[in-house]
Amino acid sequence: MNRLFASDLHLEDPDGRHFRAFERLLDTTDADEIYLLGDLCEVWIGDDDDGPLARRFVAALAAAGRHADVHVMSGNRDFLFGERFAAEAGVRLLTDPVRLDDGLLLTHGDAFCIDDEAYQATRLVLRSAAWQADVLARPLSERRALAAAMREESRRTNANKAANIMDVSRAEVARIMAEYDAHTLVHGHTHRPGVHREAWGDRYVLGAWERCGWYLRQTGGRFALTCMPLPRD
Ligand SMILES: [Mn+2]
Repeated sequence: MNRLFASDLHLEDPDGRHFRAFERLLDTTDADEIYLLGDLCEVWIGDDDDGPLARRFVAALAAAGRHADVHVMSGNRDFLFGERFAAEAGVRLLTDPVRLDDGLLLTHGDAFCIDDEAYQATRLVLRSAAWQADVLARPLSERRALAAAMREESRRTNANKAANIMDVSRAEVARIMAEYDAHTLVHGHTHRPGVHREAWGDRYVLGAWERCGWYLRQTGGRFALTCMPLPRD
């Protein structure tokens, strides 16, 4: 078993160093299973997006699919990944959370941040089939404008929140791990990379791609969290 996990790339510019690092990682990894756990793109306005980022993102995944099984989970930015995207990119969409055979639970992580009640209320709306159908029925230009407005709103509200409220609730994590009978958790979202030894098992937190690119490798029962240098601009 040879797996690669990453999340929170927040890709915006297909010519930028983060995108090039992402392409290179997919291209050179010897993992046979790749799990991308959300917030891969800063925004995903629909599978019909004809912009350069969306098209090159799909192409990069399709290329990786020639040497690995690629699995994609939505985050709270790219929650509109759909079946057309999955087919074009040659990836399998994952539900959140999802349990793998060896007791490993994967999640983006935002569902565990239950102390942020305002966020959870918004999340329910954005993840509802009705809201998503309404948005996807609008023209691309309108969706781009809506996404920009939502990002600005998110920046403004998060700036006024206590930092601990935006982390996962350890009690909620323990509850879900017991519910799924899982002993290892991999998640992102919080931008607090690290390894935590908990009473129920190990929690690996993927980091956001900022000054370096975080990923987790699993080889058999061994895990290694790494932040790789990015190419120069
Ligand atoms: Mn997130």
